[in-house]
Amino acid sequence: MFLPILEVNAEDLPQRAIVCGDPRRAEKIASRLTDCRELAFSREYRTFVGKWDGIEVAVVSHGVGSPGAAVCFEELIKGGVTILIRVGTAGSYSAELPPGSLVVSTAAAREEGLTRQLVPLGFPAVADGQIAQLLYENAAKLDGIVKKGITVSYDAFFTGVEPLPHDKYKRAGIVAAEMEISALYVVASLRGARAGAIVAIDGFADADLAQEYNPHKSAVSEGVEREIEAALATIVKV
Ligand code: R1X
Repeated sequence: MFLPILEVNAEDLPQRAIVCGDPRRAEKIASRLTDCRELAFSREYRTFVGKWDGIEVAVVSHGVGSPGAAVCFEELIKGGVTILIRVGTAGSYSAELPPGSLVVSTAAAREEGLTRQLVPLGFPAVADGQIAQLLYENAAKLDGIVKKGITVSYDAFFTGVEPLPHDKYKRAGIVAAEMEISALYVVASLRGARAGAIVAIDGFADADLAQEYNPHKSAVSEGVEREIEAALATIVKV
């Protein structure tokens, strides 16, 4: 079966996939694999396959935002992928989680517009329990701050005239904000796949803490390296 948007043949895909927003990050993750080859680079979707610990893994970029990312998740699952781990970045809601900290998302508030077109809002966007636990344990073995908690996924990155409900979610105990985890969890649940996500904090989403957004800091790159390590250690054990 040919997957027309990823431009990949399903026969070339393994069961396990690490997904990330940035095509350059996909290349960075793939460079750690053995027997690695690039299958396609179509739109924002860059697909590699290789091996980690002798087990076949795909690494695929999904771009920014839920609708585009969901296209990637849907095609991967159609192509036979059953385990997906997102390795991403997010804005923190707390001074205790500064840039470079890692967050394992146990569930995501559905503030994006995509998933409500798939299933009513009462349906939860929730991680696979084993994947979330293993991501947390593997990340906690490394240096730095790691937290497990609920995240929120928005469509808007830059705010317009309507404020985003950061304050309400912060008061509800949500730890970080990003743009694709709820789509991943909902699509995975609806299609019978298992998913988890780990994100490196690259700034503050909380208005009280917000500074000029600059994700190009060494603390963030180090966090990304650690989350890649935790994701690779996890994906071969589930
Ligand atoms: O999920 C968010 C989005 O993909 C995190 O980083 C991107 C925006 O810079």
